[in-house]
Amino acid sequence: MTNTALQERPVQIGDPGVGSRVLSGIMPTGDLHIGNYLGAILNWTRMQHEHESYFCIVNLHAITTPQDPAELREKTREVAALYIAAGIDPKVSRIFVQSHVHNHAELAWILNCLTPLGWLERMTQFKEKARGERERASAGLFTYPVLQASDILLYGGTPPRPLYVPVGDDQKQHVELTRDAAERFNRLYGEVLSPPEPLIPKRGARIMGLDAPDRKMSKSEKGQYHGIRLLDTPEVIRKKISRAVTDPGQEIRFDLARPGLYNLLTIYELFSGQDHEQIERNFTGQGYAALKKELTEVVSEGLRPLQERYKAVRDEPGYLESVLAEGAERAHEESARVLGEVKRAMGLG
Ligand code: AQP
Repeated sequence: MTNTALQERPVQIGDPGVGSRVLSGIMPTGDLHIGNYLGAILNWTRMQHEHESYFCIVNLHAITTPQDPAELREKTREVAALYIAAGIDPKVSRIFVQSHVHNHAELAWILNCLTPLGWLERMTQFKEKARGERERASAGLFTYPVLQASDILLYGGTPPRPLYVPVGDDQKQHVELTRDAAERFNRLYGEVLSPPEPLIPKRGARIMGLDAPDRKMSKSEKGQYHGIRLLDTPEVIRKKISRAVTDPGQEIRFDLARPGLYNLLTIYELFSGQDHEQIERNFTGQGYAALKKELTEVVSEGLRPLQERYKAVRDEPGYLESVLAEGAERAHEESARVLGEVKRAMGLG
C-alpha cells in the first residue's frame, strides 16, 4: 500500500474565496510525529493548490523554552525537509524560517502593546507549558500567542483577504485570540488585518499518545513508546504499536469509551483511507493482535514515500538552503506590505 489514500481524501473546508491565503507552522523542537502529520501537514499539502500558502518553521516560538543552539539549527532544517518530503511543493508554497523574516518579531511587539493581559491569562497552553512554575517561565512563553497572531496576520494581504489557518485542535484557542486581536486592531485603526479562520480536520485533529490515550501525541513527551515519529523505521513502528495501551475488550470497533482502541482505529482510518464500517467489517472476529499487525503495515507503508523523499532532500547539496532563501524573500515581501499598513494606520510609518 502507498500513501495514495492519504493524498486523495477531500479537504474539509468551506468556499476558499478569492485570493485567499493560508498560513501555518510547526516548532522545530523534538521529532515530528504522525499527530503533526495527520492533524496539520497533510491538510497543508491539499490546501496549497487552492490558496496562496505560507508554511513556516517557527523557531522564534521554540526559544520560549531553553534550546541547545546546534540542535535548534539542525531541527529547523529537519522540519523544513520534512515539509517538502510530506508534499509541500516549494514551487507552489512559500516555505521559510520564521527568524529569517524579521517582520514577525516587529508586528509581535506592536500587537503586544494592544493585547490585554487578561486575554493571555486565559490561554490554557501557557498553564500547561509553565507546569506550575509561573515565576520562572519566560515572558516569551506568556506572550507566545501574540507572536503566533503576528505570524498569521502578516499574510492576510493588502487589502485583507480570507485567511485560513490549518491546525490541530490544540491550536484553536490561539487562532481565536488572533481573530480577536485583528478585530480589535481594525476597530481602533481601520480595516487593515484579516481575521483568520482555523481549519481543523474532522478526523485526526487530536491524535493521542500510544502510551497514554488521554493525552495528545506531542513532541515534548519523552516516553519511548509515546508517539510514532515520521522518520521511525518499520521495526520501531512495530514495537511502538505492539505496546500501545488498549483495554480488556475483545471487539474491534470505533467506540469513544475505549480511547486507546479508538485512537489506533483513527490512525488506521487515516492511513488506509477506509471508512469506519469497512474497517470494523475487516476486523470482525479478530482481536488486537490482528489490528496491530495491520496498523503497523499501513503506517510503515504510508510513511515510506515520505522517508524516501526526506533522504533525497537532505542528500541534495544546497537544495534546502535555496528553498528557504527564496521562501524567506517572498514571505518578507508579502509581510512587509501588511506591516507597512499597520504602521501607517498607527502613526508609526
Ligand atoms: N497530537 C496531535 N494531533 C493532531 N494535531 C497535532 N498537532 C500537534 N500535535 C497534534 C498539530 O501540529 C502542529 C504543530 O504543533 P506543535 O509544533 O505545537 O507540535 P506538538 O507536537 O504539539 O509539539 P510540542 O513541542 O510537544 O508542543 P506541546 O508541548 O504544546 O504539545 C499544530 O497545528 C498542532 O495543532
